[in-house]
Amino acid sequence: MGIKLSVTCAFFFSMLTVLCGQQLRYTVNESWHYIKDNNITDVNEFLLLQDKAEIIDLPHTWNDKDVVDENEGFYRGAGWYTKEIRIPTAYKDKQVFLFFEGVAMVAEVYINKQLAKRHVGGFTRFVVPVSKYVEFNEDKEFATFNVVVKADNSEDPNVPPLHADFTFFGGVYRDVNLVVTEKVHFNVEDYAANGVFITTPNVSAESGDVNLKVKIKNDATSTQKVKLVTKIYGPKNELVNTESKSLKLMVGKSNEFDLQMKPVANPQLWTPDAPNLYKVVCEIYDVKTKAKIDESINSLGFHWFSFDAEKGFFLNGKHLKLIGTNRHQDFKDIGNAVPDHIHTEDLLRMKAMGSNFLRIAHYPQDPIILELCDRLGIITSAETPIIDTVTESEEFAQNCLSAQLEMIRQNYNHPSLLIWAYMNEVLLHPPYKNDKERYQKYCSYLNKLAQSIEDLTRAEDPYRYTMIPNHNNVDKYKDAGLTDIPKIIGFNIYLGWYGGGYELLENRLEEFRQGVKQPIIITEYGAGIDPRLHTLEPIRFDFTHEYGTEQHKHYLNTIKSKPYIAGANVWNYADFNSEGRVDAVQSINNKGLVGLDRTPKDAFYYYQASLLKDPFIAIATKSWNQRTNVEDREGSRISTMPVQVFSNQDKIELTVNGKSLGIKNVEDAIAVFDVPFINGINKLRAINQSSEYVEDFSEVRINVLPLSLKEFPARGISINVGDKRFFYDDNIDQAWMFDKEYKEGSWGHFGGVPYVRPGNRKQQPYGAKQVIAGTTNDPIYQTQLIGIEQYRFDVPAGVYEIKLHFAELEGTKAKHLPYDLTDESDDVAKFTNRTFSVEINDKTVLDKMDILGQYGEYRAVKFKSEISVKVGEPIIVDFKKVVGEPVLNAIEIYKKL
Ligand code: GCB
Ligand code: CA
Repeated sequence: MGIKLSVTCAFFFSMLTVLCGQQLRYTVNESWHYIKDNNITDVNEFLLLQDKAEIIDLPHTWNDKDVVDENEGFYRGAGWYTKEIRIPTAYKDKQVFLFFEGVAMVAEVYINKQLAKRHVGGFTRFVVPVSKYVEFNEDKEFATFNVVVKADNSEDPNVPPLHADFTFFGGVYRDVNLVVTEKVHFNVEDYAANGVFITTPNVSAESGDVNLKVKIKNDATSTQKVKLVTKIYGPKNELVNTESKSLKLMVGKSNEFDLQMKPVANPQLWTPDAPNLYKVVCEIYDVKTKAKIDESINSLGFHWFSFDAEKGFFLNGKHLKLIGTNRHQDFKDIGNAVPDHIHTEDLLRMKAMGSNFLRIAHYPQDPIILELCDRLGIITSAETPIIDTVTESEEFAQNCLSAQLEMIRQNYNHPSLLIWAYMNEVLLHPPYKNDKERYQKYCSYLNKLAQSIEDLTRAEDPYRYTMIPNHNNVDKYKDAGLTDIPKIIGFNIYLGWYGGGYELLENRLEEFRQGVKQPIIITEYGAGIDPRLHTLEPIRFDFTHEYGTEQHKHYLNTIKSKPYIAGANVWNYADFNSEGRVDAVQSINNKGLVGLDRTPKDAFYYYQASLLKDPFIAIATKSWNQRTNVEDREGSRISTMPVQVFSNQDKIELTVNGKSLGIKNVEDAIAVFDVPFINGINKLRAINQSSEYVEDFSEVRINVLPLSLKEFPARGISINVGDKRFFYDDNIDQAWMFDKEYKEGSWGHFGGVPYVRPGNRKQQPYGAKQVIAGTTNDPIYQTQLIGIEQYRFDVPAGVYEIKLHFAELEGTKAKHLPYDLTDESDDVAKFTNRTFSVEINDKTVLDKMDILGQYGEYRAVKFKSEISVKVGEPIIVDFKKVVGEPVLNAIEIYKKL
């Protein structure tokens, strides 16, 4: 051979030439040439267009921006990527693969222009064999091959998910690795698994069985004799057990062997509190040369577990309530193309919240997730993305089954994973609502599909549980027989949010249980919380922190008190992208306990206080440390507001600017203090009263508005009209408060009633459910006073700037939420013909304005005007109706001089 292989394994560059008995694996993420184009017909055409290509690094999605812009819809089509990959000529005697962790949704991979793999499904991994397409030249040190990946996230009726409340980002959005093995290797081509499948069928405190299925591929040209050495290492890396076996490997196929290890005596059990991890190291040795050829390392945990329909979940014989969250895989500004660091921080934060449970919904996620769950002690369920609706075709069914099979094989060796799930709320949007017979046929197809996925899952893995999560219209699932198929039934319950009060939860749970024999998990519950909204009067669907905390408190207490609820997952760990969503934040589902950027909301601290065992305190104001409110009494310059302190301690003392507000008992993890905020900075400190000292700090800046405007506040006044909520614009650091009626010497409105959207289902009793164009401060413009007559400020003499904010909330677009579990009919659109003028101190500033006609519906419209007033003269903004009722959405006033 013309190549010098003199370097040692310890030297980094050696990995390019010598494998050292291990598979070599490294990412090839950098510098791909990329074009997003639906009209490119084939690889050759794409490769000719390189001058148009953008150079990008993976992970990558083409939807990071268009899913949050103001235009409806996002690019669903093809994106092409290409890269030249250089490998040492020495690899000609090896097997080279490309290992894709995730390409959404359908991938075609071409090596040197030849189609090497087509993979359907955006959430599971796949492997592409490369060697056979590469030409090696012995005279050269390196060989180069071209890779083209065509990724496609077009709508395809045969590729699940078809419809769901999250954004179907497209792209090569997870790592791509080059994998190099010897000719004899653990079979990495078996649905991208790693060739070793570990089970622990019998575990007790005294002894743990370890069984292995090992798959070894022989790509050499002759039968090979090898020795398989399997070693088990304990949590402290101590060698516990070794076994070796001579094997004969037939050519060109995956040779499968079953192996029973000697039982491990007195295993250190795996639990969420003590996630003791063992390691199984499988090594293949060449019998002749004694050289190590391959190695596969997998984690192993010893535990036994069961779900009981009456008593819940038991781990190692002890009862354990499973409490945690769901999780999507996206992040602020970067969509689903997230680096491992974000996954790691997320899992650490879940653990810090006190979670012992995670539903990885609605699809398999990055490999690092389950690795972390094993290490941190978070029990999980994994799920394939068959959501809301299905296609009655053989191809669709096959794609469901292969996703399930890939998920199982790829994630087999994770002690944290106890449940395989599939089919989320498949009767949410069933077709044929008005054709009973056809609907029945659809249901029996669903039933058959579910049964085939169930059968496959049980055959692949008889040791774990299976689960189907259903929505709250449970009878539909019972009638379709879907609640008889899996071992666990999941219920997604949104009482207290979309429909009904949360106090109905207990009764509803009892109803759900009727006719269900299996154990139950509440797979989803939650409330939308726009991180920017607060209120003193929480109410259903208001998107405030305060309502969110209230609802979570009720659910958590109910879940804890019902032994037959084995576990529950908050929907969701973090806010996530859902392009079609119309809420307080456009295109975002705000049900996270932390935001899209992972800033905790109040409810997150509430869970910490409720679940953590170590002393814990958090002051809720951390989510609301920039405020505006009026003073308590005229001249007091103090605004008293309740502040929640979340803690697992009995008693808490709160001090403000060094002065104690006394000691309060903590009830249900919350102590409430009435805090007399002064204008400006308020420093809060909460301390427990036990020897194990904990404390928390928070700084609140508040613009305390004087009731009498004799002294005009320096920050001005920002009023969110027609609303009962406080709003904080974190883009420009502006705090808004709600409106009040005019009082002499002060300010406020005359006339008008808050806008209520048509068809309101007694959710929050004000505001529109529409995206407002031209702003990200939707809550301010979604609320307004209709029929307002006047707005008045009794100000001292000076020059003032007045800013008026409008939006037309009655137009053609008024419609039903795309994803609303209330199952009610659509809102009726209402068109209003509205024209009015606005005068400030008798000067017409807006003459016969027709918001709809001039600016369109659901668009933020702002006007600024200046006015100078003399001593004793108020500012009076008059709304003069011409046609229909005048409206006002918000008003600001600043003193200039
Ligand atoms: C559900 C769905 C989930 C949605 C959630 C919601 O039941 O399973 O995908 O995001 O409700 O927030 O409406
Ligand atoms: Ca408003």
